[in-house]
Amino acid sequence: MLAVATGLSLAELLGALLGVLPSLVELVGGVVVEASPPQVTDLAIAALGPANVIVLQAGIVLVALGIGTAVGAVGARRFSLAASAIAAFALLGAGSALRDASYGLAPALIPAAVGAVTAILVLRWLLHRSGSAVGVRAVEGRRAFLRGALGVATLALTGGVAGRVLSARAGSAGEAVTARARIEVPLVPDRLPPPAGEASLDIDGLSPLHTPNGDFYIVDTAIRSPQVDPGGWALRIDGLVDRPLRFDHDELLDMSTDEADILLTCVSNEVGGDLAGTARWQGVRLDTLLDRAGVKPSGTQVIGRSVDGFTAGFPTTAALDGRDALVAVAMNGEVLPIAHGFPARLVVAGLYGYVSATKWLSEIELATDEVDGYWVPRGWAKEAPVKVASRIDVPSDGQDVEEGLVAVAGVAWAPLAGVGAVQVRVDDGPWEDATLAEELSAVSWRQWHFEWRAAVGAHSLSVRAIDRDGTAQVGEESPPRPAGATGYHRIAARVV
Ligand SMILES: Nc1nc2c(c(=O)[nH]1)N[C@H]1C(S)=C(S)[C@@H](COP(=O)(O)O)O[C@H]1N2
Ligand SMILES: [Mo]
Repeated sequence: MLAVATGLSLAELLGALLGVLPSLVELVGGVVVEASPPQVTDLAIAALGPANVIVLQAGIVLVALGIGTAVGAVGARRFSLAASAIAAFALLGAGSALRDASYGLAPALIPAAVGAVTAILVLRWLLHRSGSAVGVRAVEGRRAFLRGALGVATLALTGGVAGRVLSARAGSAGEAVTARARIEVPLVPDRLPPPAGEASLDIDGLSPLHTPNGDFYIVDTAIRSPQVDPGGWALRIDGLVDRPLRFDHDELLDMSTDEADILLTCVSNEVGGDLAGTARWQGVRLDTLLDRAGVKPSGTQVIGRSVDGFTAGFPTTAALDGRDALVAVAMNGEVLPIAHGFPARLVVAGLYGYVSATKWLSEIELATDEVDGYWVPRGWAKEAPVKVASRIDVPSDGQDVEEGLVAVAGVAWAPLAGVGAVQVRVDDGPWEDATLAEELSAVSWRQWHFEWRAAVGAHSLSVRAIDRDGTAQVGEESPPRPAGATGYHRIAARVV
């Protein structure tokens, strides 16, 4: 157990110090996620939320230590068997890194190799020490062993914790981080005017019109964001096109003069949930790129491929129907954050992220409809337009409010048509019109507010939106899978 702990913690520390190296625990975690049936991963995500990654990693450490304990018992008799078991665990990690194009050969192999060699050497040393604990000098030998073991445990713990702390401080040495810091934004003077004052209501607790990058939700399959060095990166546009294209990072930045305010939301968002945000994205329009490449008639699907192998696919018509669809390099006036896809990602108005918003984008491939993106074979819909939705931000669910006029406010979205109306219902009363703030764009969320004359007692508030074409939010409750949750957001409020 100690030997394995030392190996893992050294790999962890190396990864953190060198910045570009993934940790062994993260790598094996990736393998476990991939090998798990979708029901299990779904359940983990639902039960644990974003913490699922931490729980997963803790689980891997525990399992590894368990294996280590077994290996130690075996190793006392057959050392080669123990060494092979450790090597197999490391190979699992190395294999996972090798399939991930964002790591080079050396970064993929170093943590695994160093971890495995360390674990094997420490095991050998500990076994040797414990082996001396027989015969007349048993007590002395046992003491020496315990001292050695304690020393190793301290080393392992310190190394592991230091590695974690260092990598939590955002792999400061990584090429991606340094390269990102060197890029200047805005890359062109703002082409979009700042949002009109009337688009933004001054109500405490209401979601801001543009979600700050640091607060923007993050959903992806990566245990750790791919660290892409833009120096060696390029975006390819290929597949069923007349002229395959390739842009290096500088070329893409030069073209990135388009801007749009677009809501991004996850199909996993529960009614009233916070897996949604609006940002001002800057980049190059997808239709511009596709026109240059010349889409063949058979290229009816656009597949975005990420450096980490993730794929998302949507109909080519969605890229060419005039809606805002960008290869984005900046977000809210800042270079795209690493967690949001640096150096480039797709953002397509009106489509859930899992079919459209590929982060760490490396390729846009035109394909037939036969090809499926990452989540489709895992039980999610192939076509996934964003559903009309609305959310109450203020008051928060279960909050006590004072009798009299109470400000009720929130956001609603209905891409592509735009929000036409928002209505609020108190208890089982009639639906009443809320007041809409000015629209930022039809494909962003829109703020609304409602003055509630609240009488003392326990009440519920519900909200629904209707788009400009008259399509109403679906009130019937259904879960996120397969194509997005439906139902009205309803909160409880106690008026005192
Ligand atoms: N490479 C990659 N891109 C990805 C994903 C992913 O797992 N890997 N997840 C998608 C999903 S499900 C969503 S909802 C959006 C979330 O984007 P955000 O993390 O920037 O909010 O990214 C999409 N792009
Ligand atoms: Mo998502």
